[in-house]
Amino acid sequence: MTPPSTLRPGRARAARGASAVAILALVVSAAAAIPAAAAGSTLQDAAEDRNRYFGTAIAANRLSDSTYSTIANREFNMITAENEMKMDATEPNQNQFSYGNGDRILTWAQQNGKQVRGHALAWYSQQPGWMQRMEGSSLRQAMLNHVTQVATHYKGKIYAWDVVNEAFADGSSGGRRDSNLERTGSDWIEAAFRAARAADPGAILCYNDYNTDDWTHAKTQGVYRMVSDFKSRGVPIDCVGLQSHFNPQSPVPANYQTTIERFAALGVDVQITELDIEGSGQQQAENFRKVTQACLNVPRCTGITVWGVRDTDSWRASGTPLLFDGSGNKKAAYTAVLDTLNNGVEPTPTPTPTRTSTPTPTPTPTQSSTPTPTPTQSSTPTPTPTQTSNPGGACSAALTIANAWPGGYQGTVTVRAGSSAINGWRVTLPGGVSTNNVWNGVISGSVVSNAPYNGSIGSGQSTTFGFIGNGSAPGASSLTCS
Ligand code: G2I
Repeated sequence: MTPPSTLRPGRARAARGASAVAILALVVSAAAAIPAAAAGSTLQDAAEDRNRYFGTAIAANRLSDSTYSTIANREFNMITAENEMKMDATEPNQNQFSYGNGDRILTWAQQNGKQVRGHALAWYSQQPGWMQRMEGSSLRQAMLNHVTQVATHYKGKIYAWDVVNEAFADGSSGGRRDSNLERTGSDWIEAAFRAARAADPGAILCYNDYNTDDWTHAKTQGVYRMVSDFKSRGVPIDCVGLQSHFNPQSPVPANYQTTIERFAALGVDVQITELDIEGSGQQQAENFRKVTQACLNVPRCTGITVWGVRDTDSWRASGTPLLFDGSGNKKAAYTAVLDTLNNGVEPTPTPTPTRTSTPTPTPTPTQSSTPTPTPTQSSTPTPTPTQTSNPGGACSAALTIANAWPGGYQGTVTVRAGSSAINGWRVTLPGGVSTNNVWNGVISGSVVSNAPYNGSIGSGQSTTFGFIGNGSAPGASSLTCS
């Protein structure tokens, strides 16, 4: 199997994460001269123009349903296996791994130019019977072996892994959920993240949970404290997944954007990983609009995945919580999401060749009352550095500072191929840069090399990686690229 491609035929590469901020810094002076991009006519095209992905959960046994696979292929560019990469599916007997259905989904995604979110390496639920019966150090070892084996099998092919799923308790405690994994010692979560990083250094590693959407909820605060602690101690976490299963009992909270902002301000991506909202008609559409807009308002909210294609494919089909009805028709909720992604611009019926290959995101000012600076609050525009340190060479790289705050900053590096396409790149960070958080790249010492999915750059094209730097920010500059 080949590594996932971020290229869709004939379309711009979807920039990820905070790279939107950097691209903005680079194109801001030229923006007025660029004709307005045509609106996307599918969720993936519209999201890509906002430097986000739009994904869906896929069930392997539905791929043969052509209505299902046609919609999935047309609308989505990020795929999550709904059940096929879970612990019970991938290790039904201890040390006997079973990847048939997971691989079917991965192959379908790759063949159609899509990326894959892996779900989920370690979870109290959906454990195979043999694991459910385990406790203590043998369970700890079996869990770590599972994480290592599965992440190694899919190494280089997964955009992001839900490393640990649903480890926090519901209710007012803000603490961990009791489980056989928790009883092995509360450091089981960081152990799982370290094992995942060692097995697949290029994958974005996420903690994923539900009922963590309302900023005031104890569970949200508990997860926030854990992520903050992990970041301060260098535990390799890159992302928080908000499952975002909503219904009238658990509605979209008014402070949803604040939650996204607060997690993002810790220096992690936020991904909306399992979105579904029970309801119908305009009320449901309005809720989907709110969620989409909240994500668009925070640069590090990097993508949205809905938990299934049609209402009838949903784990809670009676709540009709998805964007397509049982016949595959677009619902009002679909139109609300598409229009929100398009920022109110009506989709054009046919793709036009004038679309810019460098998406120009329009950041919406956030209304956060949070004191922590987020990348959206940059008040110091960064000068655009010289783009080509070696115009005829294999590649060039330029650093911009997307945002800075006391004690830290967010740097973005644009890596551009020279007159020939390149397949892999290495960029040396300036002396004095200290970081323990790099995305869209793999750091070793002061050298950042490409992630598995962004090494190939066409001639004159570019990709970006980002990092959170400790201390004060260096000036914008050209960097060594090879
Ligand atoms: O429960 C909704 C989601 C909450 N977050 C984690 C997700 O992994 C979870 O997804 C659901 C799937 O949508 C269901 O499809 O997880 C359930 C439990 O793993 C899935 O349900 C299972 C049923 O329990 C099995 O009986 C069934 O064989 O789906 C399987 C395949 O249809």
